[in-house]
Amino acid sequence: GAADILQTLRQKLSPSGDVVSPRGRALTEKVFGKPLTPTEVVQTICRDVQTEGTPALLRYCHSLDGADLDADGLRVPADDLANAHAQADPGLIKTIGRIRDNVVEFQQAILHKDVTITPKPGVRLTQRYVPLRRVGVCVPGGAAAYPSTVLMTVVPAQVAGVSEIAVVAPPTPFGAYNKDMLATCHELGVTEVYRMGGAQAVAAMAYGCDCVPAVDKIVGPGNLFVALAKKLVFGTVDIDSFAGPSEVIVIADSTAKPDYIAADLLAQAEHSPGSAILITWDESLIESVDRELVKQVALLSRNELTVDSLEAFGALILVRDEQQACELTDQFAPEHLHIETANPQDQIAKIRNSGAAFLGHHTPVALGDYAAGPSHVLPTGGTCTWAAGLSSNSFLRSGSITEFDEPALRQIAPDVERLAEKEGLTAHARSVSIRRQG
Ligand code: HSO
Ligand code: ZN
Repeated sequence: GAADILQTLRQKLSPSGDVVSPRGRALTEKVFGKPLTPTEVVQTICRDVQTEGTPALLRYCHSLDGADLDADGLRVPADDLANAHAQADPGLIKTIGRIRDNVVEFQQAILHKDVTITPKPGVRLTQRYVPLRRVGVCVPGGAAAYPSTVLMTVVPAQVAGVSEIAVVAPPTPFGAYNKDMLATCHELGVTEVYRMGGAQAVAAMAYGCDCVPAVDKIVGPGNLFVALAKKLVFGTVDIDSFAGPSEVIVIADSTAKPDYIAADLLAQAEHSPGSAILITWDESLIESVDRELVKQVALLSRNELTVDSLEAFGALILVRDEQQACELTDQFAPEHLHIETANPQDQIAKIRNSGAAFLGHHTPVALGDYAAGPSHVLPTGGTCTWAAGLSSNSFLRSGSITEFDEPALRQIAPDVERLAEKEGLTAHARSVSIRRQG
């Protein structure tokens, strides 16, 4: 049934540190002299970078990413950033500027503001929000270049007031050597960009080394090794959510157009790995969308990868009714949810779990990926039941401020003293009673 299909997909999509691809196995055998699981690989890399610093970092950049860099070569020179910007398509620079404005407007509006209450006379209680000082942003560079990820991570951090932002991208043509990515960094005022990726980049930013000062938080997507490394350094630094393959559930009714739905599913599968699932109670849609998928996939630039992804992680699911569609979606807890129905508000009201939701026939997920305002860095793998997408608030930490005057202290003192005595902590009790002796 529908529930079983979704459960199987959820298992396939949840990132596991113990599954090794044949290519991964060959590389680890070469670099480490024995077959290691990705978890073991990441443990080894992080330990080496933490204890040896820069030499270990350079060694892994070489052995894993094939980059022949010395310590100076790790950082992208300011000239390279300026040149990439100067030579970029002027239209791209304008687009980045407009998108930045959209992101700033939304991220500023949702930014937590300090809250102060006076619950009783003489008592003032504040929750204040302080931006993190320094953050590291991972930008992927394996299968495609992602200037959009620079926008969707850096701009929320800037809105929060983070003063230092370091961007790392692997030393690849789609990563740190990608002109559009570098031009985007320059346009956003990012001056600290490093040619390093994988677990070694995460470890360098978490523990710090001669070339890269330590950060307070590491955000942004990456492959399994980046994700596992972030998990491992959490506690030394903060991280955003644990990112696996991108996912979408499309909920559609008979008002949806099969060609639009197919285009939306293909856009997600194109990430490869990307999971694209249609849930509908309209039987005819299953067939018409299937036909459209076959027709449209032939037109795509990444056609083979997209087909692979659809076959591995795609599904067209027929359910009984709207209610069942909502229940199954809620259980699956998709990263992206796109509701293409006559009244999407009806369904979204019944679904708690999605990283980001897109409503209606005119709101493809790509709007959120590239331009709307909320960040496209979102919790995957079902983690949106407890994790939130990245936002300006991800770059703040809160702290409380408490202030009592003498009468207010006098009033609350008996309760503090009683509880302190119950805990056997008489020094606590005395620090209060001593103040109301007079
Ligand atoms: N859908 C991806 C973001 C992205 N799409 C970047 C295109 N470029 C994860 O939300
Ligand atoms: Zn996308």
